[in-house]
Amino acid sequence: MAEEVKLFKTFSSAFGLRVVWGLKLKGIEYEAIDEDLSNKSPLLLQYNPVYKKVPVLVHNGKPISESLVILEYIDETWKQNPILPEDPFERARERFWAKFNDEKLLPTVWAVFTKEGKDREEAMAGSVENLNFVEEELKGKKFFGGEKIGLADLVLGWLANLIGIFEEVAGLKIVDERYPLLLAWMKEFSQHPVTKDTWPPHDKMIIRYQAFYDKYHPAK
Ligand SMILES: N[C@@H](CCC(=O)N[C@@H](CS)C(=O)NCC(=O)O)C(=O)O
Repeated sequence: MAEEVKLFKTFSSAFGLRVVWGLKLKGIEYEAIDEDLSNKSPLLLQYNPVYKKVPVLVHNGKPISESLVILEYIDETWKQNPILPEDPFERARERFWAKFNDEKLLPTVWAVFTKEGKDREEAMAGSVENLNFVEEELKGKKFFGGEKIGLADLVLGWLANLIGIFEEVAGLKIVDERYPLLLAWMKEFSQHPVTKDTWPPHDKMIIRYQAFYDKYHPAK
């Protein structure tokens, strides 16, 4: 039976993009369904009734939600080009950085983008601390897992495009020359064959994130 793979996502979602990269790394063909999150489709609500969020991967009719769970499913289902290494310690490290991204790094950078005044200053301090951890982790490495991209790269990959969008829309600098290894990784990752044709159009991203920015910073 031919495999049926569908991915519910949005063009601008960092969580959706990591799954796009996971599928690309494995060479899996799929149908992309772009959701309008202001008017979620009945299918999205049916497939992800708990969180009602994208991404959702539907493999031969079976829905899988939550991007980290989806990436592990992809890795276990299609064995070629592993996302996670064999060694348990190295697997744990990859998962650690993925969790760190979702629980600490991404929320602090998002807070820098969405907050104002003292709250933004606090978020900025948190994001500097978290970015320093990333910089330290990249010492002596091309990618988080070494020579090849793996789970941590896919999960932190949003930094390679969204940081620039946040900086442009908010008119501030988040990743600068204090993070030379991170800047080099961002360049390497954004030009990698797995990612280079997948980046959302810059002008559409600016419009989308300007709308978020305006929502969080209404004119007074
Ligand atoms: N933990 C989830 C987060 C996914 C997520 O936040 N998706 C957002 C788009 S970036 C969404 O669908 N939001 C819709 C909503 O909150 O109603 C994952 O890793 O998949």
